Amino acid sequence: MLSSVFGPYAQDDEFGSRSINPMELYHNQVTRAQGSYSLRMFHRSWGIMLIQANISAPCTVLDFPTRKAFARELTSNRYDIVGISSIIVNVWKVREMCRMVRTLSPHSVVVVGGHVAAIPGLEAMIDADHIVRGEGISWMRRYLGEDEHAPIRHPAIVSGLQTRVMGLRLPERKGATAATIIPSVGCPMGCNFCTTSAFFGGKGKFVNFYETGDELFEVMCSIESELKVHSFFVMDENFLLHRSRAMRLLERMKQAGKSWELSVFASANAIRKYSMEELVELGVSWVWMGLESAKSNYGKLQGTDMGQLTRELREHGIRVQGSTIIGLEHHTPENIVDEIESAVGCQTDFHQFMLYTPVPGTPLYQEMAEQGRLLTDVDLADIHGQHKFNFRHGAISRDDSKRFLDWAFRRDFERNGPSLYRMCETMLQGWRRYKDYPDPRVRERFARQVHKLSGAYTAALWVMEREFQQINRRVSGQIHKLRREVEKEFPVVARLTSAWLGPILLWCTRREAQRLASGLTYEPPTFIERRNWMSAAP
Ligand code: B12
Ligand code: SF4
Repeated sequence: MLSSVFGPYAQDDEFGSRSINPMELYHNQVTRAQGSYSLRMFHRSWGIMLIQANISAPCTVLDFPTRKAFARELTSNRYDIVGISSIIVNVWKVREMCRMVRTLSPHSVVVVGGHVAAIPGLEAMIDADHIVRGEGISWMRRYLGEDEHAPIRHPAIVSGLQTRVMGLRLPERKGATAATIIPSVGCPMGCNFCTTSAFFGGKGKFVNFYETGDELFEVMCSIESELKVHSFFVMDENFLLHRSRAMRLLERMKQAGKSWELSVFASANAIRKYSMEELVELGVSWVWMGLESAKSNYGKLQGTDMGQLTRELREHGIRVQGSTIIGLEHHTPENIVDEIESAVGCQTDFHQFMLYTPVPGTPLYQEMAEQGRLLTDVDLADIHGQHKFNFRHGAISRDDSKRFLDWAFRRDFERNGPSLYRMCETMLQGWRRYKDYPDPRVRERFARQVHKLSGAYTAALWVMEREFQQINRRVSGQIHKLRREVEKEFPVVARLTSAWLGPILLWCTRREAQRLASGLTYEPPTFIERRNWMSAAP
């Protein structure tokens, strides 16, 4: 069995769950200050899904179990191996799960993997037989006596589930949600704070599952036909860095007439290796990039004007998710406000803020430990960059770190409006620029996107325009202008939709705001998925 750690997650408890740490990407670290406009969805635990798909042993994946469900699974089947996947914040859950395995299934070998394995001295903290650092497919294949170099079989993964926004749960039609593709793990850039880079070898190293654009294309084709998707969430820390692979993928996409949409992570210097047209033809429609301060000297920015790059990307219909670190070494209470203002001034569609955080296993952690600056009384469950510093900063106190972080999220929301509105703006810009583009694949992609904009999204704009009057009248005016522009493009559909759907959505949004204020949180459902299972039957 391969299991993720148990929930519930969005609450404070003795196993290290924290209400500030829900199992939701956007609401956890991107749109958390946006109230009922926050984009809410869950993502499966892809690491264990990938391992399960690449071994021939009968295997159950248990994702987001409760403790009860984990106990039931342990006692209702006989497992030789119980693998537990976790990140550092959930280490106390791992300890509890190891204890449960020893009690309920004492013959099982306990294997612990994922980022939690980077904690120094973990062996003494939990009762496991093996702690696996780094890439897990090859480890598990080796352990089971299988060929660790066999090609990687990519499971068909729906990227997000149970999406909600403005109090409405979006329907889950086949093909409506992007598929996740994982071309590699790690990142060769090796920024000193980066845990994903460090975990898979650090600077200059990473593990490629698919070396070439041809391999990637074949995998994407098979997932396209299985899940009926056009859209892919490419889970690769720096996808655009590997230009020859990306350009070969583009070539194959053009030959086959694929009008795919890609959401990617990329650093500014990697983005700069492409023209806007290349990015658009490659289907890049959403990019997550670091906006670290120009004074921080991280090589991935290389003097790029981030505001200008963001504007340019958005003008080409590419939604930008910026990521800004609060509490870098040069930050002080005097300059941090300006630094946050300038990040917010980039006007990205989405903005993630994170505290500068020495996480176990990174070069930064090592450095801070050597300088005696790590705070020793911070619980591992609180080292994640969304709460308070876990080290002594030269100029900013622990409590102030939280105040600045929270302010950054609020400021971005109040100054730039809901991310949903900003996305609509980018979509319209892309549509206007590319609706007559010579490549039909590109036209088709923008037409697909704009279909949503002329429909339900106009109703959302109608609501945001009304509600934002109380928060920032200037932004409300901008939303109004955008809605008028959309109506100009699609006079009948857009007007009709906002007229009938707008009031319903307004009611849902207000109801959601009340429910959130009274403490409502969301939890992912439990998944049990078996593979090679028939052969396990006696
Ligand atoms: C998707 C994701 C999420 C999803 C949740 C996924 C889930 N179901 O748990 C969401 C969005 C909800 C999320 C939330 C959080 N996340 Co997150 N997340 C990711 C992300 C982007 C992708 C993970 C992934 O699938 N990678 C691809 C797979 C293939 O890699 P992998 O999981 O590492 O698995 C490989 C190995 O680790 C190993 N392995 C994994 N499990 C096991 C198990 C066994 C038995 C074995 C042998 C091997 C093994 O084998 C796999 C294949 O090689 C990573 C960044 C990244 N690029 O990895 C961050 C990341 C994992 N998240 C992180 C953090 C900190 C968080 C949050 C605390 C938010 C925050 N404040 O930053 C919350 C915690 C929520 C909670 N309550 O637990 C950190 C972890 C840092 C650390 N060192 O522990 C990461 C690395 C991001 C970062 N760079 O800071 N996250
Ligand atoms: S570029 Fe991004 S993913 Fe790569 S090492 Fe730096 S922070 Fe990590």
